[in-house]
Amino acid sequence: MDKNRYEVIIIGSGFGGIATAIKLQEAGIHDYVILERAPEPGGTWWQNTYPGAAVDVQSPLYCLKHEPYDWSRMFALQPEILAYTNHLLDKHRLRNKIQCNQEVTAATYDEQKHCWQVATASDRLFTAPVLVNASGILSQPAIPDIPGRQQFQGASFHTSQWNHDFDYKGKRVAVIGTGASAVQVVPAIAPQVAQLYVLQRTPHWLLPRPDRVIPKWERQLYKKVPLVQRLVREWLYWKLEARMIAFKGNQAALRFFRNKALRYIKKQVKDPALRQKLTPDFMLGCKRVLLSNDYYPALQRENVRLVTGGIERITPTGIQTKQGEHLEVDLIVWATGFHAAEDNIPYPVRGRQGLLLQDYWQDGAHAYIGTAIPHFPNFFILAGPNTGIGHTSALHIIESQLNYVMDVLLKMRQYGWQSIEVKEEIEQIYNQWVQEKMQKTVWQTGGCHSWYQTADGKNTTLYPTYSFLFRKATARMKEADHLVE
Ligand code: N01
Repeated sequence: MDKNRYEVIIIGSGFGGIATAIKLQEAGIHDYVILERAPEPGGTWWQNTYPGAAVDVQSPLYCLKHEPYDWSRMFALQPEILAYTNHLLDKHRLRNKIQCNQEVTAATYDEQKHCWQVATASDRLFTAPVLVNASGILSQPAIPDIPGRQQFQGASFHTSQWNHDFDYKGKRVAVIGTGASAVQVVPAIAPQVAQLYVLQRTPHWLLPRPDRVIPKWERQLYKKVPLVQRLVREWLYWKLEARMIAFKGNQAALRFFRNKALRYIKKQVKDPALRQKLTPDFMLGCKRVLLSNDYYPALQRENVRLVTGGIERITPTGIQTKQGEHLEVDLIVWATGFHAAEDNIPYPVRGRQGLLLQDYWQDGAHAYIGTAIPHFPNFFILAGPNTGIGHTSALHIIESQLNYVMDVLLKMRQYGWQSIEVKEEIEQIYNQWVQEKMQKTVWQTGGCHSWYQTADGKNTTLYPTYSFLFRKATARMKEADHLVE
């Protein structure tokens, strides 16, 4: 018997992979494997260990619906989220299903055998009729090709590849980029470094982070009366969901949040010149809104300087700015984000007749409910095209997608289908609707370019309306919309 043959292959052991495995087991499907490229499971929360790494959605909502957790604070730090993923792995006995150090190099559909062949960098081949990609949208670090980058003789790494062997204490450090990762790194390292330069290309809108320690009595209450925690989760869900009113382009709601952010800059930043540098000229929401209580204070420390003029090049000893200044540094931190809108499946995927998914997506990624693609039977993507969410928990989306995926899998079993794929016209109609809805959102009208978009400005990452509508759209598989064999 071929040991590498399974009923389902899952790629990635982050929240998507773990949630899929739990659902499979609940449905009595135990013949599956999770392939993980890293040496340990956990996905993004194993990978992102930079100082200050934390979730920016309230923890009671940032967990699987039926897997509440004893969170110690409202916005959990990375170690606690990783502990939660480990708790899930142990509770559901998933560890022996995961094969680590298995970087997938290709996935190819065999039309004769109705199954996927998945090759890994260690020369192994796994096969299964069903393939679930849970490799995550933010797993490919983007480091810009600034001239001279290779010549730098100090230390340098991306936030998601933090080198803990390098001791940054007492050193001169440059952080390039001012997005969600940077606003967490900067306050975390600022008190410990000798000098910190924060290189900002574009200011981002920032709001206070309503973080707090969850006191013992409250945690006890959640344990003793789980209904209370469920109600808190529900309340948080609807509170965050209301933000979508603004992102959908409601001007009054946008003004409300913009004024709140402006008041916050005024309150936290005393110097009008610095305030001006930190005030974006695009609409709030166009780029991801950041949450931080300590970023602006960190920028005003004696040993920290915001540098805004632009980078000319990297030199062997530092950064040459466009204003002619040379910043001597020992460490460059690339807080420059990820390849998300393009190139977010990190291996070639070949469907029917050898069709390459990356070619099928040459004008930007698209999928039916962000999950299924015509010509790629029995293949599902979690956190796929246009499923991203800027206002609530990404886990809500993953769990919604899994309702559809599980419905498909159970029907495949029930009716003995060998393959199933969404009809091309259904996928096209769906994506026309997505892009039409998108045109009214602040992500398209807000006057900025963001990682949500391809180079041409097409938004291939975000879901354009309320997340409860996504839950509804993914509730079950509509047989008439699919081709089955
Ligand atoms: O990346 P980003 P991130 N020269 O793309 C700048 C999630 N996340 O890693 O705005 C100079 O937001 C770029 O400048 P500009 C979350 O979804 C979640 O911070 O393009 N600068 C920008 O300032 C988030 O949205 C958490 O002009 C350059 C920065 O680099 C996503 O990850 C925590 C440049 C990139 O910001 C990505 O966040 C952290 C160049 N050539 C992250 N190229 C949670 O809390 C780029 N930049 C869950």
